[in-house]
Amino acid sequence: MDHNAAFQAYETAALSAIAAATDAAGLEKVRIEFLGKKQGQLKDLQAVVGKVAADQRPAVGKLFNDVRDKVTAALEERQKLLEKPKKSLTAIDIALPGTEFKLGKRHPLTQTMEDFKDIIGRFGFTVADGPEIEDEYHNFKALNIPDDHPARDPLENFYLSTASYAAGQPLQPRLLRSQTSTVQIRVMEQQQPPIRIVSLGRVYRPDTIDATHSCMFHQMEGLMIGADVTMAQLKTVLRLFATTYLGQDVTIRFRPSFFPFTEPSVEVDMSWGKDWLEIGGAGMVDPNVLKAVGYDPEVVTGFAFGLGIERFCMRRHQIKDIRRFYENDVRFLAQF
Ligand code: FA5
Repeated sequence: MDHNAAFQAYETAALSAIAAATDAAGLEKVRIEFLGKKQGQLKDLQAVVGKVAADQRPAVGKLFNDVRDKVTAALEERQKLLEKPKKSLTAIDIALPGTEFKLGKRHPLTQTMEDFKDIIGRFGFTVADGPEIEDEYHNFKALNIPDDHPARDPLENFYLSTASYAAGQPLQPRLLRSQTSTVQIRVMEQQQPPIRIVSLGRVYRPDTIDATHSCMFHQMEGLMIGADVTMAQLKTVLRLFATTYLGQDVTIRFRPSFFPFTEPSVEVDMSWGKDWLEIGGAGMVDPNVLKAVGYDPEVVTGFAFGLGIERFCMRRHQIKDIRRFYENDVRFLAQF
């Protein structure tokens, strides 16, 4: 075998043996076999160099050194690799520079809803949930909204093309709920008084979109039913809630209004600079609603409210246009 073929065979065998070693002891055997000074393959290779003609010896000697250095480097590399797991388990290098993580943020509306639950929870309200796809019974009829009421107009709602097959009920159209008041009914169907719940979530209306209106937005519904629930309590809860979330400088105003499911009804406004912005509707639960769920209006009374979550968040953070919430612009969202 000429010296080139011998070098090549040595290198190939050594590198594959190094790569195949799976622990330090195995690698040490490989080292003795291929790099040991007293015996082994390196010694044989040295003998090959000794046999070449004297004038070729410097060049072949250099080749020999290159091959040996390459194999030595590969072995050291493998040694480091095999040692690594042990090291990282036992030692953390606290002198290494820290890594900068860019943490994501929760959407401002999600943050607002968490704050809402926290604040209203302090008044003893627990959180209830309801479906976003509703039937006409829960969105309208049980809420004392009769068949011919303009709020039921197909142009005012997102009706679905499939009907609902709720057990024991006639086939009825379904729609994306237009208000969270539907959850009042669902909770009262399931529970007996006293009741003190809120429900937060999306509602859908084909409203014309502008700075304060969206076709999808969020509401927080509140419902309190008991033996002696009064309008004064409703006003106190809403005032305390609004000032806790928005600060003491906000003024809350109640205007007489009408909702089919409350009597009397009010519209609630908040001050914003020199202006007023409507934040919700509220009132004493109408006796017809209590009857629809099987309660006796002579025995229990209650109040209900529905607040627009976006508008609270807008005032708190001085956001002038509701559309910013839905554009998914990270530069906007990262500020909260
Ligand atoms: C209602 O939805 C009633 N369900 C509220 C209610 C509940 C009354 C319980 C009585 C008892 P209204 O349509 O006014 O009411 O909507 C309530 C609030 O939702 C508004 O004051 C406003 O803050 C918000 N809102 C209404 N429409 C939009 C919209 N298109 N975009 C953003 N927010 C809206």
